[in-house]
Amino acid sequence: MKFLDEAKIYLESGTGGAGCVSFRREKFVDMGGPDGGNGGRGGHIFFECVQNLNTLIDFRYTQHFRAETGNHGMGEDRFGRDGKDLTIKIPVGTVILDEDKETVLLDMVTPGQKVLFLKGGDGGFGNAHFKSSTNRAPRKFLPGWPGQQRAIWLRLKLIADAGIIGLPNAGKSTFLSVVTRAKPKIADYPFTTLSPNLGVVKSRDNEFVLADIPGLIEGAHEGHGLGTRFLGHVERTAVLLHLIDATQEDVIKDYKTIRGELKAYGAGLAKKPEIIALNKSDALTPEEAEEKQKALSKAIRKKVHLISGVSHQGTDQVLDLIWKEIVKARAKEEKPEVSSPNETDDDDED
Ligand SMILES: Nc1nc2c(ncn2[C@@H]2O[C@H](COP(=O)(O)OP(=O)(O)OP(=O)(O)O)[C@@H](O)[C@H]2O)c(=O)[nH]1
Ligand SMILES: [Mg+2]
Repeated sequence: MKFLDEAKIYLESGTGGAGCVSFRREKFVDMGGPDGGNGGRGGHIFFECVQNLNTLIDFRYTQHFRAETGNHGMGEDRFGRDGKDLTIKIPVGTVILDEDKETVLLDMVTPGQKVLFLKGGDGGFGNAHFKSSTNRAPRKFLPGWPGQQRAIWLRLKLIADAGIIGLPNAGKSTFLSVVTRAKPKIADYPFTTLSPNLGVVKSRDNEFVLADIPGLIEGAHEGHGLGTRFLGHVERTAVLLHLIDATQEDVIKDYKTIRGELKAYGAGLAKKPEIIALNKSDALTPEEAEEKQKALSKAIRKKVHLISGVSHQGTDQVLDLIWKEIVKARAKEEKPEVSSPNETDDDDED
C-alpha cells in the first residue's frame, strides 16, 4: 500500500559575506582610519506550512535549495546586504525527517506555521571592527561564516480527495492509471486490486489525490468478497467516482448493488457527493452506449456520464467535476464558523 509521499531534498543556507579592508581617503587628511564594513549574513532557510498544497509532487522536480550568499562589506563603513532568505512551502501535515529517514526533526501541522530551519552564515567583520587604541590601522578582516548543508526527507501521509468505487472489473484501476502516474495492476478478472492505490491527478492547474480501492460485491458489508474494509480509505474523501461497467447486462442492478453496500457501511458514505460514470463506452456501439446511459439515468434519476478509461472519452469532464466537489468541500472545511450577522458592514466610512 502506498500512502506516503516522500521526497529527499538538499538544503544549503547562505554563506556570510566577507568583511572588507579599507581606509578612509580624504583630501587634506593624511592617514584616514579603517572603514571596511562587515559582510552581510547569508540567507536563512525556512519551511512554511501552506494549505493549498497537498502532495510533495513538486519536490520530484526540484531537490536542491540554496539561499543567497551575503554580500561583502565595502569601504566607507558600508555593510554588505544580507543574502535573501529562502522559504520552502510544504503541505500541512508534512513531517521533516533527518537523512536517516527515521529521526523526526519537525512536524508541520498548522497552516501558516513558519520555522527557521537552517541559519545563514554570519558576515565577517571588516577592518573597521578591529580598530583599537593600540592598532589604529588594522588590516585584519574575517571571511563570512559558511552556511549549513543538510539533506533531509519530507514525508506526507496522503489523504485521498476523491475515491473510485464500483464492482470488481469496472475499470477503476485502469481509470487511475490513465489520469495519474500510478501503475496499478490491471487485469480481466475480479479482485485484481487487493489493496488501495493512490495517484496524484494533475489536471489543468489543479492537483488532487485519487484513490482506487478493491471492488465491492453484493454482501460486502457481511464480509463477502474482500468486504468493506477498504472503504475506510475513502471515508474522508470529498467525492466518490462510481464506475459502472457498461458491457454488463444489468447496469441498473450493478449501480444499486454498490449503493446498497455504501448505505450498509454507513459513515456518511452514501451521502457523499457521487459522480456516476458508465465506463468502457468504447466496447459498445455509440447507440448501445447511449441507450444504456439513458436507461440508467432514468432509472436512478441522476446524471450519468458516459466514459472510457481506455479511449479517454469523457475522462477530462469527470476530472473537472471531481475537482469542483473538492473545491466545495475544502471551502466548507475552511469556513466551518457561522458568519456573524454584521459581517458585511463596512467600518471605514470617511
Ligand atoms: N474496453 C474497455 N476495457 C476496459 C476499460 N477499463 C478497463 N477495462 C478492462 O477491464 C478489465 C478490468 O480493469 P481493471 O482496471 O483492472 O478493473 P478494476 O475495477 O480495477 O477491477 P478490480 O481491481 O478487480 O476491482 C481489464 O481487462 C481492463 O483492461 C475501458 O475503458 N474500456
Ligand atoms: Mg483494480
